[in-house]
Amino acid sequence: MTDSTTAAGQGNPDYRDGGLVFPPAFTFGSATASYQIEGAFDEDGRGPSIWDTFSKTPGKVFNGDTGDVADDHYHRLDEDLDLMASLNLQAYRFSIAWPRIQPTGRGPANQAGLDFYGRLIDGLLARGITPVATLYHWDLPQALEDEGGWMSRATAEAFGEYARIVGEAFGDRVHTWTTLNEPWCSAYLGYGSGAHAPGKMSPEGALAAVHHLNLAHGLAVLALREVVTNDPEFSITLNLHSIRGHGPTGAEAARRIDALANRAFTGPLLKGAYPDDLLEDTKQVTDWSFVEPGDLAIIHQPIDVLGVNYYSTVTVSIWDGVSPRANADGHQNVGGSPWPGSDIVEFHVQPGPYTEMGWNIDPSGLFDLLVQLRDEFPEQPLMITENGAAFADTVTDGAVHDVERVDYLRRHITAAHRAIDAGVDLRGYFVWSLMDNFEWGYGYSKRFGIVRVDYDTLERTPKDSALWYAELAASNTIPA
Ligand code: IFM
Repeated sequence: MTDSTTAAGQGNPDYRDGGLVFPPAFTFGSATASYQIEGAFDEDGRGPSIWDTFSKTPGKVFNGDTGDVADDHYHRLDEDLDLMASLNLQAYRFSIAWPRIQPTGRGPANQAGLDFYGRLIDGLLARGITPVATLYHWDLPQALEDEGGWMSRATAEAFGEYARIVGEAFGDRVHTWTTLNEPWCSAYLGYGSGAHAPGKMSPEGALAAVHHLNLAHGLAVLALREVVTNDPEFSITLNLHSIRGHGPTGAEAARRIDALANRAFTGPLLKGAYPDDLLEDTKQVTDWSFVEPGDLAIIHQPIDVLGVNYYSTVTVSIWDGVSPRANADGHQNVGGSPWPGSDIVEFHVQPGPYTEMGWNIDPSGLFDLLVQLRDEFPEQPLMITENGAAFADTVTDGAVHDVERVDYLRRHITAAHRAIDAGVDLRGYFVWSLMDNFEWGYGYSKRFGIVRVDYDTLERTPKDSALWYAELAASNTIPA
């Protein structure tokens, strides 16, 4: 066995080994999201979300795929719960579809929607699996979008009310409440680049959305604290960017992307202020007058754990305006920019290897990110709430021998272990994803699951990675 105190561990940013042991309280779970797995898009009173609208708009999603059926999890709940138990999952991170609870985003709760999540939470608890509930993983009720969506302050206020309803229903049973998943994507891909629903392309709208999402988080934490009756943990999940500078302008480019992608969230959430350099970089785009007196105090709530989603790195410099320009920020390019005020930044093609998403595989980026967070927020416990990889799996005699995914997971989980050794207060790891699902603009063409879903029969088959992960989750020890 190698541990990170040996030369092989400490000095090598990419060391991997079986036998590394995680602390007993460290949690191994898996994650999914409502629109990506549930299906049943128009059942039991669910209203339309922006992803229903977007996916049904020609040309927006690969192959015209939609979440109408997805993994049909809504109808296969018990089977999926048994699946989680069979994989020894200690925790399950799921999201609640706002339009199942409030079909138009406002007004009284839809009891059938609450009942579904009640069955899910109770089913988890009955199997000894800790429920980690995300309130928002991108399926905004369409009716709210019609009034401006996240560009509008009213959406943040409605979100606080939605949080209160859900907290009243499940505030005796949920262990961890996560307000938002990856507000970076909601704001910059939804309202900047247009690659995600609702497909808007407005630099100022994207920054307004950043603020209203931050505000929604604060309002939701305040509402939840008022109504829960157990002693839950509160969190938010960010897809913080692990950034490397390239060449003489690399440091300036990295600072700009760090401001937009990372500190636009960690600043108000964890420090109670937007960074000065962010305001300066974006002053041609907006005067930030959508930030009202008192907002930052609302946003700046203590959280018990910060969720970190990590997949790959970006490498940046300032574009010279002449050379052919690389645009490899890892996101679909559909016309708009997800980098308001910083379009001068060039994203370089990363060295491989790559996953099926074209994202580079670099566990040292995870280690670096966790250590940076430790340095900046030493008192803040962290949780890896997503990490995983899409590969073009093949079925052989009914099995999926996904050696690349096992290797990806092993290397990233090893990096997480190194981070703990380096003093990072890391509490858990959630693999993305429990099962293959609707990968947003890529439809069903990218498979992230550790469990394969046959989209014709909806049959679930644990891949080799699931069996490997089950062994890890049973022992908190990286299997040989
Ligand atoms: O599938 C997504 C998930 O919904 C949010 N984080 C990234 C995953 C992979 O793209």
